[in-house]
Amino acid sequence: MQQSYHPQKIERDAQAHWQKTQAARALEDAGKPKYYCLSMFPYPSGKLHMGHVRNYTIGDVISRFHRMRGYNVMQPMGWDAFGLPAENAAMANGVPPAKWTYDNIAYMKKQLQSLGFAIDWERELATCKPDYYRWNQWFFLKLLEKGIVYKKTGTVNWDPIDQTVLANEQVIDGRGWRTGALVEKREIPMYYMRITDYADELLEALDTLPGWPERVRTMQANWIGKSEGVEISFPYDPAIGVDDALKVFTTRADTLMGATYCAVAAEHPLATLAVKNNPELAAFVDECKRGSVMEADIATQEKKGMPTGLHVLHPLTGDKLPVWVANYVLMTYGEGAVMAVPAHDERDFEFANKYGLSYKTVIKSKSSTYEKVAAPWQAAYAEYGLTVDSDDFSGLEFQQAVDAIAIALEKKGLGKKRVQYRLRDWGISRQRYWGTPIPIIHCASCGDVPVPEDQLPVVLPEDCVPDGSGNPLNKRADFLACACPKCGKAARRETDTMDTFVDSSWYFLRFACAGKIQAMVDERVKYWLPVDQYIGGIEHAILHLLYSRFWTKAMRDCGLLKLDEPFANLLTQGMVLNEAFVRVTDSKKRYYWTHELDIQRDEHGGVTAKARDDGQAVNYEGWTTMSKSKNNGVDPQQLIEEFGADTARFFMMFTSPPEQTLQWSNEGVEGSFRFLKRVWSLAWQWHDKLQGLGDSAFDVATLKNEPAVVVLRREVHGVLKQASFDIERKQFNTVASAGMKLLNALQDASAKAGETPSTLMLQALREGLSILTRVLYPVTPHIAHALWGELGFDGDIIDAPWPPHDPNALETDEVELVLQVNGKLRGHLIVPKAADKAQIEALALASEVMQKHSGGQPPKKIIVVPGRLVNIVV
Ligand code: ANZ
Ligand code: ZN
Repeated sequence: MQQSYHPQKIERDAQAHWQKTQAARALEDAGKPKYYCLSMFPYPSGKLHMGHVRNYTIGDVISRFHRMRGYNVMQPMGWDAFGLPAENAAMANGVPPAKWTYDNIAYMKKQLQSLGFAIDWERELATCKPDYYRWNQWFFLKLLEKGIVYKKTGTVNWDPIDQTVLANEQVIDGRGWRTGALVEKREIPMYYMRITDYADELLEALDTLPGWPERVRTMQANWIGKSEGVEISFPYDPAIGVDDALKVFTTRADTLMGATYCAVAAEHPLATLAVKNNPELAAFVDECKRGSVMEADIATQEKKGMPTGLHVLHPLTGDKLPVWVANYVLMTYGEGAVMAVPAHDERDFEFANKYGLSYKTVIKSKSSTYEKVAAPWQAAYAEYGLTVDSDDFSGLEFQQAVDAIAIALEKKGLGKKRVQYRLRDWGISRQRYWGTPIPIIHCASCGDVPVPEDQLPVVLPEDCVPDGSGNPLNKRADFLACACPKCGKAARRETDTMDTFVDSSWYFLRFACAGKIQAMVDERVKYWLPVDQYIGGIEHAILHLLYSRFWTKAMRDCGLLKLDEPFANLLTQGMVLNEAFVRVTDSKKRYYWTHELDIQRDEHGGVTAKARDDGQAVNYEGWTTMSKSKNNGVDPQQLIEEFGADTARFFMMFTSPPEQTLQWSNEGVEGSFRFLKRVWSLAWQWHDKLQGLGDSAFDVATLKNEPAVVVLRREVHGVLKQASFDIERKQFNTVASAGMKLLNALQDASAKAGETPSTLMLQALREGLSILTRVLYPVTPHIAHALWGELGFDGDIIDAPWPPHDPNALETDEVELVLQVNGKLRGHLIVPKAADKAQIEALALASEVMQKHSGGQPPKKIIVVPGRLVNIVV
């Protein structure tokens, strides 16, 4: 055994061994309970960042621990390989996205391997490979057949200079990211998936996922956004000359008698009608259409509007209400129109105030004695209360009022109760190159024709280099030209590709069916699914998880699966943070690397910094997410090269519980490294003497004579018991600190044992080291693997079970005796329960109390009352 700890060699050897023995290979085995542990697969952006390291270490700790617990564990890995960054990189370097992507995959795979994750690489997949994405295409066509995929026009961002569609993230402050041109909205035909058909199930089934964080379930529920309300029709004023009605959706039908105007979205047909002969309104409508469609923006932007000059009739009173176009009404929600109740709705209140529209109070507070109403117009009263001033509907509670008004409306044929979802259908068409080609052929005579199954996959050419002027597939005659599957005439292939969320919506199913198969999935999904533990970032709490749940249900309904939910348990890991330093000059921000700064810290946690180059102050921004733009990232590669993978892994697990943020600390990294060195030296110190010792049972009778062994074992098994509890509940930080406690206990005992410890002590040390090694193993598998071998334990640690704690070791508890000197209480003495009179006397004499009160004299007499007290007479 090497005397000192050389992580590079240890890690290389351990990894080579695991590779040779195919240690992480997962095969279906009906004889064992399965455990599918999945970390969200990475986008191959170039190299790993700390967020990846943390995510995959958590997954690896869980995987290795479950294997120790006797599970048949599968931990796969793959690449979310399509997407925009590859196209941007291509534009910057002139390299085809395919080459860039494959190179990145190769490099990142090496990095992952150097971290020693127990990944079954036989299951590796990249979503940009035809044998994967052909099934995106195949399933798309299945859903098209079933009507779950359909085509309609959708709105896109159009860059008028580049003549291309921009993704949302390519629009910066309303302008194209490359050209700076004002972005326009365009209506183009796109494909949609009817996820709204599943809205209710997606919502209800959240209750069947107790293994998900409450926060994520709430986010999903809000995203689905179920509202129970009433759909109300406001008949057109006869002056409009069209016999129709304006439909609105409201969750507050109880306020109907307080509606004073109606407002419609700029895209609403009534707005379109009104702009004829009204150029001013037309200009306003155009302005609104250009604005953001993001809901968050709409909620915060200044409310603006214009009257249409048209009126509708109140469905119950027949009053004439003006219709306005307002920028706070969304075309994509409800009916694209609202009945406005300024007295009780904040948005309507703000709007009415601004434009001098009238309001009428129809709800008063139930709880307060005074009538809390909106007048004199400081704020809307938006709470539930009792209806007032509402004719036949006065004096009612919220639900009573809604019910009564709904019935009255229904009688007139002007309304009914309805459930409304915020969730929209999933638009999957992207006008981009690097994605799954949508398998449709456009024929001049037959229209849109699905690519026949035997012509799948529609292969994406891998040698295109996008130049920013739109989808390069449009210039590829070899891709575009095809024969119409129906009539055989020359036709044109669709060049839109699928949203990359399609790729990640089912990769976890494909992992279960490794190898060449002639189907999307096979019966092995039955064995492996659902995923027992899914681990990833909170940024995927909504879309990715919702799409995956939808996709799974859609596959189920096509008879491909018998599975309702793909992920039984979800862990969302916290972000990795570092300190950031910034200087702002002329409103330009420059972020500094710490190595460019001299940093001073005072005892109150205050931080000041000066740039080394000019000696001028730089502001401390505090802890923020590590990011390229803030120059505060730490490269995992450097960390691994300097300290080894185990140190990186230990630091990550030790510093915070997995769900919390993690603050970077160089001292923490160095401390982790020192700890592993100490573990190694302790093992080195004893490994010779431990050779040849077998597993031993510790029986109470022999232990009686060795209190030091009892103390050591009590500490070791006590810590182990806690660690077993903590690792089960994924509190890995305390598992890592258990490793530290175990080391301290062993070092203590080892120091006291001296050069020639008893056999019993040797056995206790051996046991302690075997427990320490196994407690550390899930977190730092390389050093554990090496020590396991060096210390002569049986077999491979990867197959070793998690150690059970010995309840007897805990039970042989210590007792606390009263310690007297000359009959006076001077303190307490803790002794092993098993200690006899002589041992208790020895412990009493060695105690601090005795040293202090004896004046260096030997005692005249020691009286021991077992279980009670010791009295020293001096
Ligand atoms: C009248 C009213 C009175 C409303 C009141 C609220 C308070 P949720 O819960 O999100 O479903 N609304 C309906 N369609 C809209 C659209 N296309 N754009 C903007 N707002 C729209 O919200 C339903 C409420 O949001 C509806 O109830 C409507 O305003 C508004 F004291 O109608 B309410
Ligand atoms: Zn045709």
